[in-house]
Amino acid sequence: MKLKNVRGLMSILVIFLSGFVLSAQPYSIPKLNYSYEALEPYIDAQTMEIHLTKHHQAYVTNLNKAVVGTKAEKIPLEELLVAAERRGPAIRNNGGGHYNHSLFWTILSPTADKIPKNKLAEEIKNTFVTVDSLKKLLNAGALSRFGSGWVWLYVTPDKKLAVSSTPNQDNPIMDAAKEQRGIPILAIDVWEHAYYLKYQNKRGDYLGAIWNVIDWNAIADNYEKALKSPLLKLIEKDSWQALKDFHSVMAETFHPVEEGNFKPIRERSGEMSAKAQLLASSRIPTSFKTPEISKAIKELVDGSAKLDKLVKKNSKDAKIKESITKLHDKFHVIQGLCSDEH
Ligand code: MN3
Repeated sequence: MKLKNVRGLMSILVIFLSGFVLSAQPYSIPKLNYSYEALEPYIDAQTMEIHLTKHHQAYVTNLNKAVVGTKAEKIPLEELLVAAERRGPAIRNNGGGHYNHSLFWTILSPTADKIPKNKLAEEIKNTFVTVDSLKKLLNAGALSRFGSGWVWLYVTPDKKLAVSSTPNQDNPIMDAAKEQRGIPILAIDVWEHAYYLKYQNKRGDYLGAIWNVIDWNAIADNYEKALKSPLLKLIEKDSWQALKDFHSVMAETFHPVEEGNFKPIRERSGEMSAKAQLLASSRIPTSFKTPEISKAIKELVDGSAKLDKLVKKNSKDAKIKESITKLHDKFHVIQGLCSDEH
């Protein structure tokens, strides 16, 4: 083959491989529905461009770095965020950064609908009385957020509206959230990078201006989607602390038993029985209040007391294994299938 042809072939190969490498990155910044200058004079073009192509891009780049080649690559971003704190700072900060900004761009518009309508309008009235009082609440949360963070309007698992503010790139989906959790439908970025070029240190001026480009039509869409989203139930389950506490004892004793290690369960059978009782007396989340789950919880209490007795009587491994296997099956009636965190 002539040298020229080899070169030609090589460059085709390089183009092909770089295409492959690029497409292997699961996350990318979105294309905006409006130009950088479209939100002037409320948000300036330079801020928009830097915010998207530098700040948001950095979260995307680092999120890709954190997930590519790991199990997390195949898990939807929202599910990663439910366990953000447990998954560590790379997912929490960059996954949050990507999710939060992606939401933020969609609720801004040069032709923003200034008044909520229909079902969302009704729910705002029920919860906050007026749109103005909701805006005041959001602005107060944004102003009192020390340092960097976000303020949110979101839907809780019992399908109510709530307002909160979170630090850094946290959001209400996350296990890290201090208040009741849920799915955000309105996001306001109060990092200085969102306003400093135009407003410098005057966060209040930025918050006054941004309502001119916040689109209630887009928020209403988010609201409808959130109400129907399976993510609400996932958040609700993850917020059920007594279930999580029982889960961790179960995971840390049952899986060793499967591998022939009976030490953890022999040491912790009493703790497991106590955690089952705490689970039974905990507030069961609304969407888990079914006869099947109530029955399963009762059986967990009885089963783990029995298992504890077997351990105290120093029963044989085979008996212990039979007992904890049954208990583990019962547990999954409530918990659902094993996840990779298990
Ligand atoms: Mn930002």
